[in-house]
Amino acid sequence: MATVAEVPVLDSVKQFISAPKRLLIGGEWVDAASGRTFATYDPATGGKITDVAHGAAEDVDRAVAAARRAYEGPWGRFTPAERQSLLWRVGDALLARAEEFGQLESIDNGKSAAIAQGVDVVWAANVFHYYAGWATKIEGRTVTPSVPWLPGTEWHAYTLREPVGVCAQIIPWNFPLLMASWKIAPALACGNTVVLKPAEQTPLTALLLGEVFQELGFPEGVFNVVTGYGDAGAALASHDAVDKVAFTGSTEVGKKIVDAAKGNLKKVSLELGGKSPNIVFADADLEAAIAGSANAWLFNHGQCCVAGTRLFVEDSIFDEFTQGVAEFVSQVKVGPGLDPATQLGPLVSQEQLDRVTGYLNQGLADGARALTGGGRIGTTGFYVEPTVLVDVRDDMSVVREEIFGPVVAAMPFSAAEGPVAAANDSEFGLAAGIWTQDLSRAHRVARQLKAGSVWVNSYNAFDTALPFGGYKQSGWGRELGEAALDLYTQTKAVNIQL
Ligand code: TXE
Repeated sequence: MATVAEVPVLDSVKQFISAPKRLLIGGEWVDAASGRTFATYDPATGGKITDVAHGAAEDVDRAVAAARRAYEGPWGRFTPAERQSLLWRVGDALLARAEEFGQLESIDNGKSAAIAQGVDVVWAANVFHYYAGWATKIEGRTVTPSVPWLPGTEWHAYTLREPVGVCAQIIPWNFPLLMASWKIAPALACGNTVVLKPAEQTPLTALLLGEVFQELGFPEGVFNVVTGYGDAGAALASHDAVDKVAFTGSTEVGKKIVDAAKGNLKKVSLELGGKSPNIVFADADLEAAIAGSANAWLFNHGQCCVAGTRLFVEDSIFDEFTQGVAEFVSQVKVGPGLDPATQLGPLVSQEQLDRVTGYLNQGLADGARALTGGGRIGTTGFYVEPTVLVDVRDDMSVVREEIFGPVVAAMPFSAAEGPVAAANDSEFGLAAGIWTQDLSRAHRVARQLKAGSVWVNSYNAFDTALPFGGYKQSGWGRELGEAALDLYTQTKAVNIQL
């Protein structure tokens, strides 16, 4: 593994880590009702970073009540322009403190601090800026109805787009700050209030974001943070005073959220797992395709819901191409996130390390062959080698299930058969990649793929304005873009007899 030339941790980050980590409820930092805490760990070493308040059902009750008061009270009286102005300032604050947020994210999650700062934090700021803009542009429509059984009457009707109310937002650990921004920014832009439950593995940047909200003077209770485990998430999902739950995480827990939400039929949106196909045709620009196809599953150590982990390569170039990807990823610098040279950091937790190495061992036992990689690196921290698997069959777990680590399964396809049927043979449908220089083929295959995002001659090419979400068991609803406004508003029709 690479040398450790770690950047010095900022004083502000050290101070933040050493201060008590409480829940943010109703504008106050409070201990969990139980008085309990849990530890969050540094994935680069496995050592404890700090203790965090262990929120549970009673704390969820308090946070939901605070969010309700804010929604019915001061926040409901904010004009769209006032919401716009405050949200814009959240974006500015994130940019001003990007290094601090980036380091904290790196320490808690394991990812490169430089990438956290340059991608996660900058994009999160962009999301707040983008939805600040929408706050003043959420509009209804005018309609001219006629009521058939009241002939000769005259009507004027219009629609109002109103907030949904109190939104519970349960997020994962792979992009902690970014996932928070995707959820919070549109919800607040539309006039809702929020109770956020960060993942237990990575609670720190959500708490720092809470400080930003406090400093900017958001009314108390507009943004609440309850740190805790799945039971706190479950309490939110089943809470009768929550109007909407938005969840990003495993498909397994997504189904539990749907069940839990049934009690009061709260609105549900889900962004779940994936096993995305990335398809390389023989006519592709191979140099670009090799680098892009490696990035497709290696970015964020493979801990991306969109990771292009099923690599379909036209058989005439299969050996050359997979060898190229294997060589490319074996050059990648693996190390701790605070080392500026690091391109690939540790996985987030011991649990994820065990899960990923478990899949690798199973795949190798089933007959897959690793062109490079295949196991853990060292014994300290949660590092896994970038791994290219070939000789796989489509019944293997490494081909069917989401591994969420730096592992790709490569499979050949023939020009005669094409890759589409195999690519669509998955319970998931989040994303897909296509590499070809044939424009017609690119458009044709993009239409045929059952996926919420398709990238051509690129991968992971996101923009805040583009809707994002899954087909099949990859989710319900679309985040980002204008589409997210549908998740956080409901439409009222007003019809007036003239
Ligand atoms: O996810 P969980 P885990 C996938 C990925 C990964 C696997 C397991 O394959 O290997 O899921 O990761 C909260 N009610 N993804 O176990 O459990 C939990 O506290 C309500 C894909 O970490 O789904 C956390 O805040 N909430 C994914 C959040 O759910 C519950 C990102 C996610 O945790 C809950 C992460 C419950 N019953 C993992 N149980 C993506 N789509 O990007 C847990 N939680």
